[in-house]
Amino acid sequence: MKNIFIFALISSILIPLTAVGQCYVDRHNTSKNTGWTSCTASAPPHGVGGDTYWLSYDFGHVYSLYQLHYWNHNHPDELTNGLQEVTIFLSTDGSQYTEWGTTTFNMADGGGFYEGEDGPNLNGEDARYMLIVASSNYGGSCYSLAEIRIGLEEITAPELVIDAKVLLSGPYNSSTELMSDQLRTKNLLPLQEPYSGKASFVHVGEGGGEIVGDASVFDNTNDEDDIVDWVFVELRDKDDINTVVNTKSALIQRDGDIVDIDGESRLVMKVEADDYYLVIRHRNHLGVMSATPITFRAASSIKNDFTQDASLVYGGSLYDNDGTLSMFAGNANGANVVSAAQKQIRMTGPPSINDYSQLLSTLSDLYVSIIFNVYDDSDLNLDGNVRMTGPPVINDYSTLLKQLDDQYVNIIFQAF
Ligand SMILES: [Ca+2]
Ligand SMILES: [Ca+2]
Ligand SMILES: [Ca+2]
Ligand SMILES: [Ca+2]
Repeated sequence: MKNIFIFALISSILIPLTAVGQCYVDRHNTSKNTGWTSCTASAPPHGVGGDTYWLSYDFGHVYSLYQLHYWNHNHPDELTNGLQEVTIFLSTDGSQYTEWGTTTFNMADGGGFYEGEDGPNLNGEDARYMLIVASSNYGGSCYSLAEIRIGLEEITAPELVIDAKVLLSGPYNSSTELMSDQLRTKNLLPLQEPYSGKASFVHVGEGGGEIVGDASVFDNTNDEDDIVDWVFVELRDKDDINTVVNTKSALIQRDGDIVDIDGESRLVMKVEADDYYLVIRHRNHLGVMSATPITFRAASSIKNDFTQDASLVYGGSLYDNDGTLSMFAGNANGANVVSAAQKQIRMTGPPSINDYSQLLSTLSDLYVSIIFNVYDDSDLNLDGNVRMTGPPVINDYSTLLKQLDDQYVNIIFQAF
């Protein structure tokens, strides 16, 4: 447990009193000026009951609370001012308080070697505010407490496993049932994720700036696991598909597995355990989202496979290649436009929304041009070249037209 010790007392008039320097951290001196004293009852912040004697602590943000250690009032002439029966209330927001329970503080001994006593252990209750309401003291005319310490632990969200499989239509080869990894073999894959800075890819939470140390990460022993490209993974709110809760850049293997930036581990996200829509996006393919929210677990081994069953896909829209489903390729302008065009693949309409126009523009409007060895969003089949000529397997124009069932007037829409 990581303990953060809180020594400061915040009195009912909200004046913090700090403990004076001590040679022995567990000892408390006998001064009446190094603690809290109240001789006038007042209304407690949780709004329950009448005027009383109380102390409120604000830890700054929500922690898990553990062992409480207290030093009762230790001035030898005023030991009876020490708190006796107290009730502890906890709150995460400072307005709604929950009663934790009642405990009894023993009287201090009034000596210079007083080291206080352990109070209750709150066993990981989460709170930002702790309210101590005293219902009795040891007979004195005022209520006093010298010092209190509580073990705090940072709350860390669990790491949920995001296990998913998708295929990218552009590099997918139906005869090998794998995606081509020519960006890797041509040493064109960037070591840093390419999504930061692209207008339609906004990182939220953990995502952004993912980087691999060395290109060897992209090359796995099993060639089916070699890396094809970077993908953009989102978790969206189960009650609002437009609210992105967390993102991460990840890598996609030739067989479609989405993995973390070591090229082989399952992707994890540090978010609150809950149900989320899972979204996989790519810089020049239409994204895919789960049909329903998914319950993710820290030790989940459930593979969310979006390559076989269209009913698992929101809107059902994937490219169907003889029963194998893949994300639609051809979104040449998908990364850098924020209009509806980012969610459409089309060869018609004005240049601002037209993926064919984007492809042609990349070639400086010369359709016979070829750009070799480039990592570019207009490289629709992810072979490292941008070209509109040549046989279909090497021709990005052919890749685009094929997605539209060879009907240039067709438009494919991403459903979310
Ligand atoms: Ca390999
Ligand atoms: Ca794999
Ligand atoms: Ca588009
Ligand atoms: Ca290409």
